[in-house]
Amino acid sequence: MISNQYTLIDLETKEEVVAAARGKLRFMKLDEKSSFNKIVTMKSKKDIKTIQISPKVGDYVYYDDAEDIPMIMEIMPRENDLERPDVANVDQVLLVFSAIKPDFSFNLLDKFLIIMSQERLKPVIVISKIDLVDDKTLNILKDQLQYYVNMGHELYYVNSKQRIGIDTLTHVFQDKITVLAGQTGVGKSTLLNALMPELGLKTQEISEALGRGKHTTRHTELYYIHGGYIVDTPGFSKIEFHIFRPEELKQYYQDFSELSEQCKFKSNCMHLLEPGCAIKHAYETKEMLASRYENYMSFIEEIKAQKEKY
Ligand SMILES: Nc1nc2c(ncn2[C@@H]2O[C@H](COP(=O)(O)OP(=O)(O)OP(=O)(O)O)[C@@H](O)[C@H]2O)c(=O)[nH]1
Ligand SMILES: [Mg+2]
Repeated sequence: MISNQYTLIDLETKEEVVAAARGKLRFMKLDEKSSFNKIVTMKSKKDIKTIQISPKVGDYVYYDDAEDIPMIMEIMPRENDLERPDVANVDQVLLVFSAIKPDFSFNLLDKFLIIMSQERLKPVIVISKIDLVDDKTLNILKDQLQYYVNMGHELYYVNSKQRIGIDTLTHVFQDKITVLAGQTGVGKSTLLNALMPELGLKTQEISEALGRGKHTTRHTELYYIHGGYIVDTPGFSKIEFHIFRPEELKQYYQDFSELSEQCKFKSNCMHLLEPGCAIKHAYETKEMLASRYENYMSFIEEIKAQKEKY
């Protein structure tokens, strides 16, 4: 993207339009309820009156094509506004995890689900590289992941290289803006290529063949996919919560909420050392996936540690 030049997709014609943004867009007076208000820190919300707005990937805009250069006149309020990746109006997130290389991590899965729940985004879980593990390992993983299916999550298994399991996924994109997310190297771009072979996205493949520099996705762009749009994103190596108080964490655990009515201290229970905790009981009797509760305890520690830093 050249500065102040944006590629739009006209929602009526589906055609691409190259447009510039009107200067005035850049400074907008905001009231407190504006969707353009971002809570950057816990306190600054009220301080922000005028901020700089530029169109970003995912924005719905009005444009005027009467001039020589089409002009973006207005940005519609955003349903949501992610920073990493930098995309607006996201409907769902395709969370990609590889069965191996890098190793599957329940810790990362739980962390992602918390963040999704916080952002009110729908997660669709995809496990890639199932061809690289033996049947026994895969079945153990599937058994454990069934816990998440029982919780109501959508979950798919794919081998993107041989396009196995890909067809079962195509229906999820209709009329939605989907973002791909996952650690670097889990196979996001490869999955996207399997879904949309005509895209021909670069993947880390090149590196293996030529033995030099890996091709990691570096920019954020929307692609038309099976009736909707998808954003390939650069993977990350680390993610952090924006949760500052340990008491807040449990509200992002949908599997805890119903059970917690049976806790002795009901909604006051932190599910840690309290007597008569139904969550801890479910963990001890193995009704709850062990990693689910163990990760919860370690996230509590993480939040406490982060609090001490400030
Ligand atoms: N065997 C096998 N290899 C896969 C599969 N999916 C991806 N790979 C390989 O894994 C490597 C990384 O894939 P990419 O698609 O580039 O990963 P990415 O998630 O886009 O990585 P970043 O752009 O760095 O975030 C490549 O060598 C792929 O060929 C799969 O289902 N099976
Ligand atoms: Mg990639």
